[in-house]
Amino acid sequence: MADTAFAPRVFSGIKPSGGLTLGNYLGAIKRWVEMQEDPTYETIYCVVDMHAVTVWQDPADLRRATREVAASMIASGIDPERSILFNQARVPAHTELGWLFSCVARVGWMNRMTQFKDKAGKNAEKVSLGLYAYPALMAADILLYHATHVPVGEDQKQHVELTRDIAAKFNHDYGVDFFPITEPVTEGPAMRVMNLRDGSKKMSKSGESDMERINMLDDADTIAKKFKKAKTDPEPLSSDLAGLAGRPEARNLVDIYAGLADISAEAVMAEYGGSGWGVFKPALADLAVAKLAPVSDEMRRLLDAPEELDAIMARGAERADEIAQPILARTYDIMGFVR
Ligand code: AQP
Repeated sequence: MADTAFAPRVFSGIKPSGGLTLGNYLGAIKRWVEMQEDPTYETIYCVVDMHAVTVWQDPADLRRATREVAASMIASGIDPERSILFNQARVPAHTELGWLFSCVARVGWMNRMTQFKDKAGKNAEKVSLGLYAYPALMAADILLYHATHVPVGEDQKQHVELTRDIAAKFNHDYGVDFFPITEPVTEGPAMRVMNLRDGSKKMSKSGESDMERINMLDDADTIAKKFKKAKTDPEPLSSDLAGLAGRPEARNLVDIYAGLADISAEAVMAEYGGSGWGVFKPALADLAVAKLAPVSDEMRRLLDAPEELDAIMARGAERADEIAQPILARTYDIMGFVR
């Protein structure tokens, strides 16, 4: 359990390494909105641009994606009055604490990070040092606010474990009880959305082909086309969920329907079990369009006024910095820095 001396505070972030996908929406933002609605928590949500540059980003693309991600969050229900919403580069305390934590974390811990192995692949010698070290910056993002809860997808759970290890080692080495032992929150409405062309891979914003993902800004025709072309097998939907075992692409489409409709996968099968793809895929496309159109309309409105979006993020950064500065100052003090 998180230390009860720490007030319940949520931190989570999304990288602006491209525009958001249905995966980010169903896997992360939907739950963030729920946590914002829960009066137990103070919620802080960040566009983690410093993480995006761990791989090459064209400057114009980074600028556009930073605003697009902020717009997606707001259009999906993150209220910048109730939650603190900002981009990481506006609060330099993240990188300051990130450096201190890269001196606390051990190389052996980093070597165990499976996401690094997945992302670096056979190219480990050629990727940036930042990609290797980024879990220490992620620990700083979280602990800079003494966040007690971090809603993340399963793929990020290992990084929250590392955050706990860093907090525990810092507390132990300096004989303090200063950083909370943060809880990953993986239960709830969130789900893992898989790639439309390969059901063994997750849907990613930076995946190779645009046909493998639904982008939040896709129009109705594009959404219909992508679902129509989504990989499936020739069999129709089975009569029940158990019949979808070993059919990851079919299961993924059923799960996406369930996530969008806010019902269980069993309920989807009760309605569509035995249907052919010619029936199910158009129904899924219609549902996705109905759910995403109001969000993308609002996103377009926000993106037409970038100065308003920037002002929202600047105000959020001020509020974030107010919480961060005393925690950073105390960290420096505990470590013995003369400042
Ligand atoms: N396909 C997914 N299904 C469910 N959840 C997902 N998330 C991302 N993809 C899926 C969740 O979204 C949050 C923010 O993720 P991120 O953008 O910071 O990093 P990521 O997980 O690396 O996302 P991408 O889209 O795969 O980005 P790229 O392609 O740039 O690496 C996290 O909570 C994540 O679990």
